[in-house]
Amino acid sequence: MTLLAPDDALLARLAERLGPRGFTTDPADMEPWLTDWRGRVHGKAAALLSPASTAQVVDIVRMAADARVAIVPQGGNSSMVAGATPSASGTALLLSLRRMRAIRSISEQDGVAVAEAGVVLSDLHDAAAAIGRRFPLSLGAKGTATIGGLVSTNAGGVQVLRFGTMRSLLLGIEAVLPDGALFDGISALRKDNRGYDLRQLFAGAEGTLGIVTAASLRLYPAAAQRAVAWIGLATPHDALALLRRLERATGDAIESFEIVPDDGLALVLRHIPGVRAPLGQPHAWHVLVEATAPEGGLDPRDALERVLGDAIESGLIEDATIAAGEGQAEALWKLRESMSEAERIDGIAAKHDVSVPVSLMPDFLRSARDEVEEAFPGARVLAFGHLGDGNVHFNVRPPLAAENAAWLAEHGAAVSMLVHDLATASGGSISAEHGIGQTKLAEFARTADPARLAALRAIKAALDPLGIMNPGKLVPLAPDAQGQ
Ligand code: 2HG
Ligand code: ZN
Repeated sequence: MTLLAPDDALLARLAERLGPRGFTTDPADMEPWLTDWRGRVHGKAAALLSPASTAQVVDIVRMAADARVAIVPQGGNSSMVAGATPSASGTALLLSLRRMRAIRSISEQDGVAVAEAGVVLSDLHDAAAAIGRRFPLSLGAKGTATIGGLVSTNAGGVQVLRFGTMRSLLLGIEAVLPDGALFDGISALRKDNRGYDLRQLFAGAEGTLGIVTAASLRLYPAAAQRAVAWIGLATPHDALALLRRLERATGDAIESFEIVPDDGLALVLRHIPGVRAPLGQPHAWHVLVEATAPEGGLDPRDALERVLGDAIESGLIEDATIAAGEGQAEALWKLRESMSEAERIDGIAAKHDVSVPVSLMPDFLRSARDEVEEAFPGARVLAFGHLGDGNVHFNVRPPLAAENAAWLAEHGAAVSMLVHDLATASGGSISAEHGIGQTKLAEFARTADPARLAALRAIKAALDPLGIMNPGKLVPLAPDAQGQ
């Protein structure tokens, strides 16, 4: 299906419908939103649309569908896979949801917040805390990432271990379908068996099936007590053994279990101002663990002290420190949450967001590192992240002596194929939490089994027959459609 550029008449109608705050073609206004967070993918757009209401989104989509013009939805623009960056053709309408930032309702009784797509994650955290609740999804980009993007990418983050990804927190959805029809599934029903779960179809759809305008989200009671520890140890095997010990000792109190290699910590210490090393000595690997408990529950600090003390005595871990208060807990979290930023400052890398079954991850880390280092001498593996979920960011930095961009241009694709093949061979995924966007599209097409690709394409074609919704993202073109 051929997509068209918007003509002047369409742009004029959009400008009239959205008003001056909701419509611009000024290159200076658009510029910050045309490059992905990593600064690697640059696009162009015919206009930047910033609707203030669902009704305006409906009208935009109707007009775009009539004119066969592509729409690229965008939230906080923190995609790791350029999922919200338009193509270089400049014919798409970039649709920012950032003005739609109302929390329509939030209920302590129901444990539900209805948030518009542009609500920033940290604002939702604050709103939930104000009523004694919490929204247990958090990630480094919480100050910019928006609810619409978090739903559309089925975001993960650092509490998946206990609370699951965005999917498991999603109770209802409001979305504008590609023909402009409004799907009103916002009601937060705990039970609803009317066939296909349309709400879940939008989680992880990356804006390819329509535009999420609001979501009903599950809130949990606020944790009354929390304890955060930083641990130094020798291997990911030891780390996983520690996680199982902690779980046995504390039930479901462990909500985060994040692994950071020593060279990753070094990058953070080098590039992020105001941080300091948490332990006296270097360790090959580090773990950040957070445990929480409800009021009157087992004191998570006592539990961590006991298990970590035993683990030091038995030689499972080398050292540990438990944060003495909120300030120290935040400082430890900052070390982990700044990993991505520190790596970005240090220079570009080939990034991989892979998962394998949790029990296989320690072996995967060792064997994949060996294979990469053997095939690409001097390449520096930097693997960190969500060990407890079987998901690490297996990033590969160019050799020290190399010019980063040139080395990646020459070897980046082969490095990624190797890492993805190894993950796939272990029964894993080439995209555990960041999605496919545009930067993983070719690898997704190469590694996915035909049945998965056929089903994805069929769903896309059924809901978006004109192909106007975020084209070139997530759904690889069928081989017979290549070049269209
Ligand atoms: C994280 O876990 C993010 O910090 C970013 O998912 C990972 O930059 C990365 O590779
Ligand atoms: Zn991550």
